[in-house]
Amino acid sequence: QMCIRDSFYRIWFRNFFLKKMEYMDYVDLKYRPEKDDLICEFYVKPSKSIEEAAGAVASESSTGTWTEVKAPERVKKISAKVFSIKGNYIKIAYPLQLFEPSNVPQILSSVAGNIFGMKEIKALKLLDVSFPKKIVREFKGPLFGIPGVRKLLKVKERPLVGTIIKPKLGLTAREHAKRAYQAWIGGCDLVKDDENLTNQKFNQFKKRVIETLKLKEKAERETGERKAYLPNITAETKEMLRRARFVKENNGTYVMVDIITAGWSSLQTLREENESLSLVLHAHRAGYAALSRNPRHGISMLVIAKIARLIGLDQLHIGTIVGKMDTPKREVVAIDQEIEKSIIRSDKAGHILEQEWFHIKPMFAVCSGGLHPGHVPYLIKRLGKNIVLQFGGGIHGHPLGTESGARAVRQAVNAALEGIPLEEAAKKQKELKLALERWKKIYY
Ligand code: CAP
Ligand code: MG
Repeated sequence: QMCIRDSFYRIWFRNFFLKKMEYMDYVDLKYRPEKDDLICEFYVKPSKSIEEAAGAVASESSTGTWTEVKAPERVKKISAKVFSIKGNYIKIAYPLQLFEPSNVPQILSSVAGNIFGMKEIKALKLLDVSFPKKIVREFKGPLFGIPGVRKLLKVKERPLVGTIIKPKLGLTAREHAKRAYQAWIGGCDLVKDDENLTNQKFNQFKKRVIETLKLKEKAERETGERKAYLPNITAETKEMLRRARFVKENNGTYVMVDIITAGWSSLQTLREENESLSLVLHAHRAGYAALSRNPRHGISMLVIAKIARLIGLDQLHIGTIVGKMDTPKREVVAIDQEIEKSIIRSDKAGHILEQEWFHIKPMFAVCSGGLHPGHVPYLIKRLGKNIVLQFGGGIHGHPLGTESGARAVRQAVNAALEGIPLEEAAKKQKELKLALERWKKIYY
């Protein structure tokens, strides 16, 4: 009898001090976020009620699970709280204790992990994340950022002009280097590898780096301008570091990496290594649209951009509004501001959450994808001068070839900066004239 009575009291006693934790226990619309909370905004399409779905998201992304589990009060204290539900848009506050502040994969395994697959929701999109100071201070941010890149290239004001060697794949290292040389002579500041060119048999990484850097130095001597080559080091992490070191040993100044396919852990490792390498890190985002393109499901490019800035890439593709990719103006402008400004106030223009960047330097926004000289006035007008304008087909597809294609782009940039209509500028500059005849449309 005694032991039955004891276990009854033990269970009663235990239950008295344990709290039930069901989905609705994670909804507290009176909660006001703490300064140290990480905050997320989601779009949610619920399977049943929005409250239930919101509670499920907060539960699964913090401390809970599908059924009631009793837990000590302290677990409830560190659990996520849904503090705002407006239509299909919810805001969730996550106490700092839930996170390992310097660990990007862990942060994303929480707020961008299991939740996308739950039956409680039909669709879920992580729209924005506001990182508290106690997380931001754990990250170095860009080593160069906009000021460092401008100093390196000795380009004080104007937008930077870059090209991607085309065709994407298939050229030999020597042919690649020659096209790069023509682009630099024509006026490009930057020449990058394409996102899927790494170390193929027909164009091996080391050979390409040596050949292209040699012609980069030749182009610098002949133009009197600083030039840069952005070799694509995307690979398994240790191999990426080996390739980055090889670039440095050969007096390279930049590397590029496909951040989505390489993965967040490898970027944290690369940024750590970059303290000693001091290379400008260019972030290509191939694959991001699988996460961000659906307006109702996935992870926004704004969130991806914020994480890239935190970790410390120096340049980031953000879209073009008018190019070949589906990159809406509201999104591109919001990302451009998010990666450049030091404080973001929440507003209707795509910034949903406040963000202070404290010591984190601004990243250079890169516009690339289906661009030609006719797009230049529009992009400078809307995104300012702190942008890298990149043209693949829009330079190598010029009727007179790569060098003239690069000249046409620089002529368009100069005209746009002086407020001269491109049609006007084209009258005296044949490369620009031929480019406008080829691609027709001019965007102001
Ligand atoms: C552009 C590009 C870029 C994409 C990236 C390409 O070439 O090299 O990788 O634009 O898009 O492979 O398509 P073109 P985003 O100039 O010939 O289009 O910057 O939106 O990630
Ligand atoms: Mg590309």
